[in-house]
Amino acid sequence: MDMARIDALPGGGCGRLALTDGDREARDLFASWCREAGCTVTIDRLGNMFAQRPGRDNALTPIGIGSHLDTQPHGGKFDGVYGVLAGLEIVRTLNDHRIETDAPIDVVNWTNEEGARFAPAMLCSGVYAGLFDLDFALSRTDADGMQFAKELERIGYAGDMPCGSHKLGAFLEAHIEQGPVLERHAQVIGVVTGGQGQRWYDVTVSGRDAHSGSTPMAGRRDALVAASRLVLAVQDIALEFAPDSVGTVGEMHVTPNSRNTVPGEVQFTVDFRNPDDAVLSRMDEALRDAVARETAASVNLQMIWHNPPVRFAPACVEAIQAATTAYGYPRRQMVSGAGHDACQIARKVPTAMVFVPCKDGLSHNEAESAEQSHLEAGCNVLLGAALHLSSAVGHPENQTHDIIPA
Ligand code: HGY
Ligand code: MN
Ligand code: MN
Repeated sequence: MDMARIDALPGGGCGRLALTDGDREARDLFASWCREAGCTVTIDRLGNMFAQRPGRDNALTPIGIGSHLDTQPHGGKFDGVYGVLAGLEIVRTLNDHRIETDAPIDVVNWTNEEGARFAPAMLCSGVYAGLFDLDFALSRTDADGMQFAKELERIGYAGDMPCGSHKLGAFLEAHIEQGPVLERHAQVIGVVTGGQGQRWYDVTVSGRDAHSGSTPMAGRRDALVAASRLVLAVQDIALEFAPDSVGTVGEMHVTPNSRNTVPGEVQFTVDFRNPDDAVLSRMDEALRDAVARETAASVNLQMIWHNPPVRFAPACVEAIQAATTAYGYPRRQMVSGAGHDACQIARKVPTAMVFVPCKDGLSHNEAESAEQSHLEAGCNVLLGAALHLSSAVGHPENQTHDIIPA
């Protein structure tokens, strides 16, 4: 709740975009909490933060536990933030119980997960995992032309450590589900086995500015009318490839955006997702066909990101499953509809996620909320899995049984 006060919105949410002053304030607060808990904080070239709690053997690669602190423009209090602070809560609990893990524990904050300001999403966990190169990330610009590299310098979080050089032995992420499944089935824990595939596009529709009063309808080259047909095509394609496909046009800029000028240019975004990459390819073809049918304006379609579906490491999924069973939480296995840093990290490091329900399945909305007992359950499962993976379990002197039922 203290973190939620930074860039708090009137409707109860958080609008804390990446590399803004609010992001810097959130990072500073997070780092101060981690240092209070005895962690050493290191920052890599893209501002990814690693707060390390020493283990018995610091030569062992740390177990990473984290998520992201940046939010959507009308975001909630829990998306991303829960996963970062769950990692901190685990460090505090280990401290309280004087438990020493074999491997160190790293609480991680990944830069620019949302992609709302600098596309694509999961950008810096993507560079860490070798999916994007450093210069691609540093050169990203936002809608106002501000450059990623300069904004990162400005907030003081351009570290020296090369991105990807800080090794992790495994990575775990707790997150609200951001969908209705757990709540609908009265389950507390989602044992996440992977993430669905995504394709992101930038579309530019070019027509011709004209006077709205004196220009006959025939012969107009109205870019917004053409763009509107394509928005409906995105909707129709997602419905055509039901039940697992989703398609969204979330961002649109109309130029000149004047009520008495026929719009000459429209730029908009497309977000397609499906657990099956082959279906994503057919959705791509269907979108290109819809573009080819547009004659009233010229359309430039650029696919800016293709993120294939990802499966999490069975050993990590099993650690989450075993901890869930130890606590007896009602749970289900599921594939994540939303993208997460874990979906990127999984391509380089053994990774898994744990979901907890959120009210009405709502997220990327100020009304986003979660029950404390569910958030606690997610932390308990994460703790159990982290102890297992950091091979602390089985050291009787650790007294782990008093936080993990036998
Ligand atoms: O796009 C996503 O799924 C995530 O919220 N960045
Ligand atoms: Mn998130
Ligand atoms: Mn999000």
